[in-house]
Amino acid sequence: MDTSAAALLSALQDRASRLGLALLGVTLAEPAPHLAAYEQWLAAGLHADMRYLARPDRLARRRDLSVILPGVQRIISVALSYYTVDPPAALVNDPSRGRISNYAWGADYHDLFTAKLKGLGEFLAEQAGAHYEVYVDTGAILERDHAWAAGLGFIGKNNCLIHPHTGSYLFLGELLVDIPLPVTTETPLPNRCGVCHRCLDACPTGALIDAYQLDSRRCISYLTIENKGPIPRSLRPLLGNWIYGCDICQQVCPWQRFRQPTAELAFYPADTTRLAPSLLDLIQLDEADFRHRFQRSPIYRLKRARFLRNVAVAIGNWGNPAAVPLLLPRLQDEAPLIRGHVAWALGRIGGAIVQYALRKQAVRETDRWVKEEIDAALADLGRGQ
Ligand code: B12
Ligand code: SF4
Ligand code: SF4
Repeated sequence: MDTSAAALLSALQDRASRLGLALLGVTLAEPAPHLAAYEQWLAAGLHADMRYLARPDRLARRRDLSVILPGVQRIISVALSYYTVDPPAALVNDPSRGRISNYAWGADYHDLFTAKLKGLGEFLAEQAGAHYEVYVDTGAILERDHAWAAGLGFIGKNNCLIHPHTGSYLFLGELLVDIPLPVTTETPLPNRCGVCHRCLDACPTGALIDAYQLDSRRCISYLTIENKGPIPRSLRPLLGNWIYGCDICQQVCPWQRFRQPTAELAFYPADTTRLAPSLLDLIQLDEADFRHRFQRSPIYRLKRARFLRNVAVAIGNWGNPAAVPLLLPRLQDEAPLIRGHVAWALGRIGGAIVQYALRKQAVRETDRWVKEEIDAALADLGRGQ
């Protein structure tokens, strides 16, 4: 086989497209162009509790990619589409159901995408003796910025990398290599938002504080996925029925009209219980049920306590008394995170039985934070009467 750089690139592109990888671009292995914007974002505390993002060793890698791979010459940025179907609005807007970001309807993308990238890396190793490192969603690389520099799309005001022909339902991954493949893009795409600001207006929690500026402390995606602790009480009512991630700032984007269904069958939801499961079913899950149901899904990374925390908030927002008999046993759950959010949900629903149960639990509760939640719920109930 002709191993000249151009032929190698063409063979690589061909392999990538056969693996269902929608876009591929190659850039010089230089630091991300907007590294300074990232450092300002951290300095402003907009990363919330994701402390790993500010770790000195991670910052050192972002500033100098040869710390990751000695002799690195190129970054190959790759995108994998995860857009599958548009579910009926009546289903996902039903407040008795939990809403899940569309990237989590099927299989966990991390392993699947990593395997594809490793396949491409092995190909370059065989053909050109390349050494390589694979990245998918790891905090050490600014994936959007490198993908932008590689010509994979523009950065929208909603922070997402958007391709003008496929929208933004794209996962990003990278291969760092120590061979001089041809660079595919001279000039990255300029922003194409124009005067539009739909995403900023639509964000229910005000997390998009400005164009290209996201405050993780308010973002539903952060609050329901990365956040390991309680969801701030003031934000809970704004979460609606989102129980894992949030797609709103992408759904409203006019560039999404060009989205293309992915050929990756593993991302398609097996049935409607994956798209918008019943909250009353979910609140009953024990450890074994949770594992059985979500083992191959990104939701499994959350673990049961955080997931049921989110479910309890959505039930509180639904506010239907039908949930009370299924919430009450969860006041005794072994996870304080669940007990505290269940107390809040019960307080939102109200009623004499709820008041009695919360009072009883207030006496026996040993966790200080849960006790505070019960007291706050009782105080709200008192005000409502
Ligand atoms: C931390 C993190 C989060 C945090 C913070 C998100 C954020 N906006 O910063 C939280 C938990 C909130 C989150 C949410 C989501 N995330 Co996330 N997340 C990450 C992670 C691990 C790091 C991102 C980061 O460093 N953020 C800090 C900000 C400052 O950096 P940035 O978002 O990359 O923005 C860069 C560019 O915007 C550029 N820039 C800044 N200003 C300007 C101005 C112009 C004009 C230009 C051109 C560029 C530019 O500089 C920034 C720094 O380099 C990446 C993976 C990775 N290692 O990159 C995934 C990643 C960004 N997430 C991803 C996804 C899919 C999501 C969600 C859609 C999931 C969901 N549905 O719930 C939401 C989207 C929320 C949103 N609107 O951004 C994808 C994005 C794919 C895409 N097409 O953009 C990534 C790349 C993971 C992956 N491998 O696919 N995420
Ligand atoms: S993901 Fe949701 S909460 Fe986060 S910025 Fe977008 S619309 Fe706002
Ligand atoms: S909704 Fe409008 S402003 Fe936001 S990213 Fe899309 S085009 Fe840009």
